[in-house]
Amino acid sequence: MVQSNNTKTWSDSQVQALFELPFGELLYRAQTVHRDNFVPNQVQKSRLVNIKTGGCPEDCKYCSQSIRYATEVEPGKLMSIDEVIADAKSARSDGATRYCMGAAWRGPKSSHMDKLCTMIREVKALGLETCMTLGLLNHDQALELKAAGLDYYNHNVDTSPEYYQEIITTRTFEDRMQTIQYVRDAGMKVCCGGILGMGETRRDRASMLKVLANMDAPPESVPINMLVPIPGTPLQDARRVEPLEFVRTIAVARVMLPNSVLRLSAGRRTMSEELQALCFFAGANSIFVGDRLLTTDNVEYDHDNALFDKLGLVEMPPVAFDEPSSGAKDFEDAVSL
Ligand code: SAM
Ligand code: DTB
Ligand code: SF4
Repeated sequence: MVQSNNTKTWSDSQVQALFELPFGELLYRAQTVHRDNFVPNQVQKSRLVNIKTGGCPEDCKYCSQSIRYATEVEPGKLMSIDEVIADAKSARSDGATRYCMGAAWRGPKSSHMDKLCTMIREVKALGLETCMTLGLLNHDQALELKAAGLDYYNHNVDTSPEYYQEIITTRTFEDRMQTIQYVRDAGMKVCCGGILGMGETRRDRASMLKVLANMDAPPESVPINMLVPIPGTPLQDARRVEPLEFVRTIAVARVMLPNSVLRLSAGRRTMSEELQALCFFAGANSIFVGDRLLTTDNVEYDHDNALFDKLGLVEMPPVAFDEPSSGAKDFEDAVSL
């Protein structure tokens, strides 16, 4: 029997046992946890913008923006504040409630901070939730972003601690955990997840979720990306994660992270409507909308609207996370093994 809230510490065998449940049983439990903690059928729409493209010195083997790989991405300069405001306005009129700004950096330089803080203030003034993903932060930078009003900081662990060094060598898993701690200490919400389909095993997927769920305060937002294979990167030919295993991972994440918004992130373009529907049923309740992710195409805006209609999904209002329902009492029944 496991404990009745998400302060529980998960063991390897408990996570493994969830993965090994019959598929229908796992989905039933995930949907039960989901309904206890979120309004069913609500999905958050976020929009992503690449405020600084390419030229990144890091060696993340999946990434189109690393200078180490011969990809089609051309390095660009940091976008101007006016360009960001115009893009954020168009995101808002497309129904996005959250605006996530990404930069292809190891981390921001101190000379970037003023401009980044202005972007945050201007985007918030439009009534959008703000998120940034800029790489590694130090303690002071986290405080500066918080003071400017940043709601979320995205910094993914990407994979399990055991598999991590196969994917990135220029910064450690611990470096990432340190940045996440600075974000937490500064009082921002944490957005932290990973990528499936990089050649990892189920054990790695379980281990990554264990790290996320066992954090002192689990991330409020958890992006689960399906690898978008980028020609020129070392993972260009990585074997695709099996669709049912992808759904299973979302369902396990929902059970282990009952209060986190689970973001069905990169990779939706190659997913069937049926697969996406299963992901929503398993507990995914956030997507990126808009024609582009960072450097790759996303699902067309109209297709997403049509899918929402077919599935009866509605947009999640921005306050959803701040006021979670108190469904934790039923959690024990949902996850008992
Ligand atoms: N440079 C910053 C960093 O690495 O933290 C921010 C941008 S980075 C592109 C944000 C996240 O996007 C990565 O941590 C990774 O999880 C995800 N990502 C990047 N390229 C991807 C790809 N080809 N397929 C799936 N997810 C990807
Ligand atoms: C996250 O976990 N996924 C998003 C966001 N955080 C920044 C990025 C996906 C990138 C997909 C590949 C690309 O477009 O370059
Ligand atoms: Fe750079 Fe981020 Fe891409 Fe890694 S994931 S190469 S840090 S842009």
